[in-house]
Amino acid sequence: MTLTINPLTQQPSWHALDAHYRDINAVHLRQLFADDPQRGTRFAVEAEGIYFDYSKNRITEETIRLLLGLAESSGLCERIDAMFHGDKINITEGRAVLHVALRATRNQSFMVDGKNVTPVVHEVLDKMTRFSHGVTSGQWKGYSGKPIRNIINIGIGGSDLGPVMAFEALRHYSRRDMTFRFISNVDGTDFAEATRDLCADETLFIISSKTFTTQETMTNAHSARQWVVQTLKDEVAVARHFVAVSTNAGEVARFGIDTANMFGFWDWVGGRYSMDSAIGLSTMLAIGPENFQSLLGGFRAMDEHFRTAPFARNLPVLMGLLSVWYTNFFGAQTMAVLPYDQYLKRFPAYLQQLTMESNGKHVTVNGTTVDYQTSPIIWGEPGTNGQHSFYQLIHQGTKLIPCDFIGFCRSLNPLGPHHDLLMANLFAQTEALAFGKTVEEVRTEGTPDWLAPHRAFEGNRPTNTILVEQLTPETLGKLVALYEHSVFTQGTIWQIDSFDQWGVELGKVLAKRIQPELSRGKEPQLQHDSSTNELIQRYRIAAGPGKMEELS
Ligand code: G6Q
Repeated sequence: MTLTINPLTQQPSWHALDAHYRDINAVHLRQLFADDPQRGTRFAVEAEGIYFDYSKNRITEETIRLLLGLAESSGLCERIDAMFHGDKINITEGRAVLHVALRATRNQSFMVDGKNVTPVVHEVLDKMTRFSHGVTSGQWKGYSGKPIRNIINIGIGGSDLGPVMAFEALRHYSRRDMTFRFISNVDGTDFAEATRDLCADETLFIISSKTFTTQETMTNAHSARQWVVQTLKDEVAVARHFVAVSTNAGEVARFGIDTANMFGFWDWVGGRYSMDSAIGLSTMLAIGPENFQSLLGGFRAMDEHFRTAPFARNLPVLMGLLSVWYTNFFGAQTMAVLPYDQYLKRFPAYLQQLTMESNGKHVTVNGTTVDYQTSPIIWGEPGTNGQHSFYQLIHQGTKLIPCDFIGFCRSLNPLGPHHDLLMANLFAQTEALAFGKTVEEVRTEGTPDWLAPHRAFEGNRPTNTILVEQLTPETLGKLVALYEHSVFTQGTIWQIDSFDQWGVELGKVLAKRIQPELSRGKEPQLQHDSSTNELIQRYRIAAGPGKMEELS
């Protein structure tokens, strides 16, 4: 299926931005702030409890006008409508993209193939709620009659990163009398370390896999099954220690999980957009159903904002357009996300998948190859740790790295001066990045001439600041939805399908082919390239005879 849209770089709005870039490229943020004393508030929007300051960007009102023009000519309005209407905008997989329906209230309706999906969404949420109460109240018992103390989510990619990030982000709200762990890597170390100090008879595994066929997840799930059966000495124990989150009832049953304990979701929920579906079961168990509802409420508020706010005051639209501005006109290759909150330590990793798996594409929905850049590389660490590590390069390196700074006004762990110090650092960093310090200023402070260039800061490094009152389940939902819709905005401008992920397939296929070749017993003839052949040979020799047979 192909769509008829004007190639991006042939649109007049694109040419206008290109010309404008040449005008503004050399202008310093120092100048822009000096010219307009109100700039700090002129380029700021407050919506849904999020204060978004984008004044420290290399933009003028004309830039925003032109970027909004690009959004219009790219059909962003129509695309948003299409998503909310359940159109099959994931064209390469022929699927609707309706993660927004996961947070719908009972009386909202979202249609897929002429059917309102809200009732089934709530059926699953209700089932998750009953189950959570059952487990946390001790009513659900393990095989030997003990209550569950440990929850382990086994999943990977979209079935892991959201649950891990949400658990870490909302740890403050989580039950402290239970242990929550996450196993994703097929590396046995992940499994061994997550289970080594736990008792199988108090442990519940949530096997989270949309397809229930993912190699890493199924390998870990089978090891978990073996661990439980070996310890409890009865196959029947599986039903008390395993539940599943999946769309594949057949495979779930084959594994030995009672499908009454399977929590479903649907093909219109992409993996990386699924943390608020049943994939969030571990999150609900950790923070409780009420907090989970607040999380959904936060998502919903941002969805509504995205759907209804004028683009000029629309947080995800503005964020997405700024990303396009730097990626396509300034040639920025990467963007940093810098949360000044320890609880958000996994947020950059979560955003890496959300952004790069969505928009790391070079073919348009029309099937043509792009002649412009798409997704930036996303990376980051919580402040202030990053300051003592890689900020040097952001301040004085040769690359332009736009940054998102995220901070909260009230700490969840008030402790003496800690929070003021944390936030002082956030504000100081955005100030230093924008305004820098000239060689003259450095000299005036008494620095010798030879040292002055080393100590000077060019500044003019763009940042967004996202300031929120406090990290809560609700504000986390808003933040995640903010980035989801920013990614959507960018994908729309770049004319790509942000909801498929064909780029992960080839490696999987080749790994399946190589695995039996590692079997030193049979030593099959290797027919790869000379590099791959040699690597496999060396592995065969060094790993020792029989190892793979023992494992399989
Ligand atoms: C996300 C991707 C991918 C997926 C994993 C796990 O958008 O689709 O990361 O979530 O490959 O897949 P399963 O849930 O099917 O195991």
